[in-house]
Amino acid sequence: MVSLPLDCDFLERTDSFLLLFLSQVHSAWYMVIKCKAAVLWEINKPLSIEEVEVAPPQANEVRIKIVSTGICRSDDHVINGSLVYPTPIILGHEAAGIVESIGEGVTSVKPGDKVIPLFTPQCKQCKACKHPVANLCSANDLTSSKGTLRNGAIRFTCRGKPIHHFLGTSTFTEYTVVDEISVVKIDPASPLEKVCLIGCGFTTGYGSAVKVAKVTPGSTCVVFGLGGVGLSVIIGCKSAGASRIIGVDINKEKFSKAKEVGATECINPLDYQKPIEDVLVEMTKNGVDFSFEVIGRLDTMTAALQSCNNAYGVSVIVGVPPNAQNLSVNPMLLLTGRTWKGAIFGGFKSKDDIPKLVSDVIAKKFKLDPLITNVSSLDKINEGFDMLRSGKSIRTVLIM
Ligand code: COD
Ligand code: ZN
Repeated sequence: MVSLPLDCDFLERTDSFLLLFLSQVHSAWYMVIKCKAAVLWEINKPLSIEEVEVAPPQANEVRIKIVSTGICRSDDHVINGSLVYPTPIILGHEAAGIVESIGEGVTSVKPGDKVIPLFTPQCKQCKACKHPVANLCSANDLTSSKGTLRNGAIRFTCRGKPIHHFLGTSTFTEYTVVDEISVVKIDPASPLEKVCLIGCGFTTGYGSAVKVAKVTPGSTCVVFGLGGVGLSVIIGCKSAGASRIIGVDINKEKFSKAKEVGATECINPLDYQKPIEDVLVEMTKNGVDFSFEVIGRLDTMTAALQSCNNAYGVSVIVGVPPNAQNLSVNPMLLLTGRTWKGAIFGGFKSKDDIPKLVSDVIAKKFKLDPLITNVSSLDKINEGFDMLRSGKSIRTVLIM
């Protein structure tokens, strides 16, 4: 736990009033917190608002008071079973908050700091963290799906039962506990009700354009899927200087927002008789420079690959495909010179890069406001999911 200087010499030198104060603060740090959280007891059921107990942070752990959290499609993927995690579980991974207490050995944050929890941690020790470009820290829970903290521990209890963690973050709760490698301090001037989006959706899309594809000035891009992540890809393409950005979606109600953030034109595959990749190759005279699949469907992944130029096009998979489905493609699509890639969290190294992205928001380099279509509360979380499923919202942000 927190290393307060309670050694003997110190006790002798300190007056009783200060000691009483310190002991109260110290015991507060050890306290279990009872608070409200949304629990998923089993898949395909609504989340249930419960009183949960949040244990104090142990060595190298941090307890955070969550201030805001976005509802992301990946949370819904767990609810509907297409992303498999153990239940009961507290979902949520896109948030901002304030450190409430720290466990022993924690040095990078302290109580009172504004922070963002990191669903892709950065341990700085593993091969990926030491690699100059890679960002998939081997301590992540996205590929292992254990539903615990790094050492296998669980810090949530509800109705006497342990409740799993999600992606090392679990943010649909007033308080959470994370490993120190899964949290980063951000600028004290950060607007917490907005920068939660930096914790997942915005960064995933924006980074896919600027860091993974490395979109070049004057280039032509196509973005399949105009949800919150797809719109963030468009923001990235625009900031990288792309001159033509084509949005593709089967819901034409998404087009005005896409144009607002930078799409130069939008098309609906349902308006054409021929495959959308053929339409795009014709529209762009031999295919786009950069294409992005931001839906999570196998057919649109192949269409995105085929719509980029066969000699030098780069296609990035951003959407998570349905569990246990495989693609079959003709290798000639790659042999001619295309590059097909993918990345988690926009290729950003979370601890290093998130504070910079937050500073960019404060400096108004880009705006998160167009992505936030609904602001709500934890009690209304199921309505927030309904809005996402019906395509009516881009991002719902819950203010705790
Ligand atoms: N053709 C064109 N558009 C389509 C089609 C289709 N066949 N099907 C659906 N769409 C459109 C929808 O109308 C919608 O507008 C859009 O695709 C998808 O948007 P949303 O709002 O459902 O989803 P997003 O933008 O919030 O996120 C979607 C992802 C698939 C990117 C997301 O779920 C994801 O997989 N994230 C990245 C992976 C990751 O890092 N996961 C870990 C934490 S998120
Ligand atoms: Zn997410």
